[in-house]
Amino acid sequence: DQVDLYKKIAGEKAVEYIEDGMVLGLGSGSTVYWTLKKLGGLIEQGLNIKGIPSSLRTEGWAKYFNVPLTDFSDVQVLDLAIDGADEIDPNFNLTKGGGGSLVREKMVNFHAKKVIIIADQSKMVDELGKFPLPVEVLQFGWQVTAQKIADLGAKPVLRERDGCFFVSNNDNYILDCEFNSIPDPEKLHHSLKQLLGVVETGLFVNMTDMVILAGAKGVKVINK
Ligand code: DER
Repeated sequence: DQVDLYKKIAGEKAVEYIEDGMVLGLGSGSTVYWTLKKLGGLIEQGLNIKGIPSSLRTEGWAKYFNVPLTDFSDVQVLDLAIDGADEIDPNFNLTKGGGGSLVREKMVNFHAKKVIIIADQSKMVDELGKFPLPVEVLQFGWQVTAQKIADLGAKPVLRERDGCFFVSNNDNYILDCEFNSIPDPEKLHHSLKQLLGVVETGLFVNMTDMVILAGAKGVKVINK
């Protein structure tokens, strides 16, 4: 449908910023799928890159498209990370984690010199918070961790998948926390990170250098 087309346009546009010899951060989600697919074609034509995948799902896609993979034992600084988002605010702060990969996505993006976020235009919002904030928590005592998050003004819901509790690639749970409005993402991120049992939040603050948005009016590249 239309949104899928926009995701494809944004995903493919990001490939223009990949240079020969780069080590990439490979994000997660259905928009990044199109970046990986396009990248596979360029590798077939001789492009020399390798990437660290930010989820097992991305790892599977990368292998399918013959994108060479590496890991942090091999490289500690990435040249460029390309990733999706669930919400993007005017300061380029993000809500991420809709796909359940936020911990590895944040690790990969944090250690990249440049981060490009690709999205269909619907992801742009005036303020984060309508999308329930994914927070990765230890399985042990998740109920009491959830209570501490609720004390911050959210309604935390334990994520389920196929009728069971969702377990992340890091063997943790994810609480989708309905804050409704997040006027100060940095403050909320730090408040959440302090809580015992919280592993990481889906608030990606001050981590994005460029946003590629696709919509009815075509594709827009916005630098921070
Ligand atoms: O889970 C994630 O953080 C993904 O990047 C998500 O935010 C974007 O997923 P999409 O490209 O399938 O919309």
